[in-house]
Amino acid sequence: MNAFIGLGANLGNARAALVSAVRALSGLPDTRFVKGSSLYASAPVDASGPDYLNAVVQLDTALEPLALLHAMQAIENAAGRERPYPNAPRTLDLDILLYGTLELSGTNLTLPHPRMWQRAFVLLPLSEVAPERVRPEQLTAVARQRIERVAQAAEWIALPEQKQ
Ligand code: PH2
Ligand code: MG
Ligand code: MG
Repeated sequence: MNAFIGLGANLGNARAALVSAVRALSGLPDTRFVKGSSLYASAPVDASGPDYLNAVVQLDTALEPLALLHAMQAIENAAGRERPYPNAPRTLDLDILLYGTLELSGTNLTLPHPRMWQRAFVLLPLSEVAPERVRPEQLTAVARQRIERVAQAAEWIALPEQKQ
């Protein structure tokens, strides 16, 4: 299944955290890295603290949504993620944005991600990776949020050798 993952960090070495996270995601069981976006710096939305680094990657995975979510939480925890209060600054945040066209409303996971359409730091990188999943008017609606491209995909994504 195609899964689109949003990556964000605004504490510590955010760029290193995102680079490691892409490698960790690519190494999950029954999972293949398909494509990644540019790296963006963005102003915090509904949050405080330093600017974020954000990106989106597309995976091809046989993991079910909740198994993928739990694997992503383990990657966050390994990166030193703490959760003192909602939207606190973080060393690493990994969110499932889209899992195919699945719609899900659960206590642990809602798909598509319920706030993604209000966030330029999601829609801009997602539109790079999957232009067909973002409509122009959705990009227009978030055009006033401050976001800046800081590296092209090939400059920041360093993948290990592909699994056979
Ligand atoms: N994540 C949030 C809240 N606000 N703002 C930016 N710019 N980037 C984020 O990744 C982000 C945010 C909650 O997950
Ligand atoms: Mg998030
Ligand atoms: Mg999250």
